[in-house]
Amino acid sequence: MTRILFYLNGYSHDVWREAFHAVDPDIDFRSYPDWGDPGDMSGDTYTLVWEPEHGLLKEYTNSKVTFSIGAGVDHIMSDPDLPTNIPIVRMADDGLKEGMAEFVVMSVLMHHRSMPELLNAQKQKEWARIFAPAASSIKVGIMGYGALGQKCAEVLRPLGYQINSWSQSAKADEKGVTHYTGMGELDNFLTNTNIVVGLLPNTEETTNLLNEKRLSKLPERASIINVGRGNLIEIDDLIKLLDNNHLSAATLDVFKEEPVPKSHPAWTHPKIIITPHIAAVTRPKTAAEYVVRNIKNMDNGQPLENVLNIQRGY
Ligand code: NDP
Ligand code: OXD
Repeated sequence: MTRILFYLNGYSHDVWREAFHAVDPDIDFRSYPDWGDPGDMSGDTYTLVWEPEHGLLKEYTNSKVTFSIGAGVDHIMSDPDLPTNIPIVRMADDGLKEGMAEFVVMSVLMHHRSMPELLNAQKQKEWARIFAPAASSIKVGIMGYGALGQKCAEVLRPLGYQINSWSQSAKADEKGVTHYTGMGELDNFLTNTNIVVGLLPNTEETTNLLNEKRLSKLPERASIINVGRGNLIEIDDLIKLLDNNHLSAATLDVFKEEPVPKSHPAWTHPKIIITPHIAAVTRPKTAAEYVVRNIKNMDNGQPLENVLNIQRGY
């Protein structure tokens, strides 16, 4: 019998239970705190968690895999007692990829068509006829070209945008995408990008990458959409460059501190759109299919998908 130990605050667990039972009615789905005695875990146990309490996973050492409810794993890796012998699988189901692509396409179109400026003009009752350049003249630069970044490129390309990618390792040639690799090519990537899409994980290397010096490499009137993690941006530097009109707009879904404190200047900044970390929220149906598929693969001796590399941090 497959047992799923589920931990997620603030959302209905019933929807998740139903999603798992639709895939396999025999799954023993247990909602936290009713996980049962860790010493009595016969059968095949897996944990599926988001922001689990520190020390909890250490108790359930019979778990064969820890599945992260999100693509990010900072919420698990921050546990000082995290067991090191249990593989961690990151979410990369179709629903998550589609949700991210929907949000990024919406935001790219909003930046391209000057929606932040038009909304400000409306507040002033100004008839501001801002003419937009053709999509084909705009370079969208995706920082982090993994599961989500690639899906965004796939959906943006048919709209006519030029796509750049920036990642750690070299990528195979791809029609309509110019790849940039590593720190050595970051400045070149930024110089050639009008709309940045941040889709990087939270690691030491990605922290404060977009500081004043690097943001200044972007062309005049470039803009930022950050949907990866908030650690990427020095937000005071971003605000400085928005204020001196080097940058035109920012859509920020992720922050160093969430929820953003009410006193933070980003809340009321006329060129910043804030969304509360909802760019892609894991969808139970496709997530349950993804988890069950991985469990079956493991049972059949096949490799797990999207396993966390602890050294890399993603
Ligand atoms: P992946 O692991 O598939 O992709 C990560 C990408 O980042 C890879 O292309 C990787 O390079 C690149 N990368 C990592 N570190 C560096 C570095 N130091 N320099 C250059 N490139 C780097 O992750 P996903 O696409 O699945 O998810 C990306 C992030 O999105 C998640 O970690 C999470 O933080 C965030 N997220 C946010 C959500 C939201 O609602 N706002 C929802 C879901 C995810 P390489 O390809 O060479 O390995
Ligand atoms: C994720 C997230 O990592 O929701 O999936 O941020």
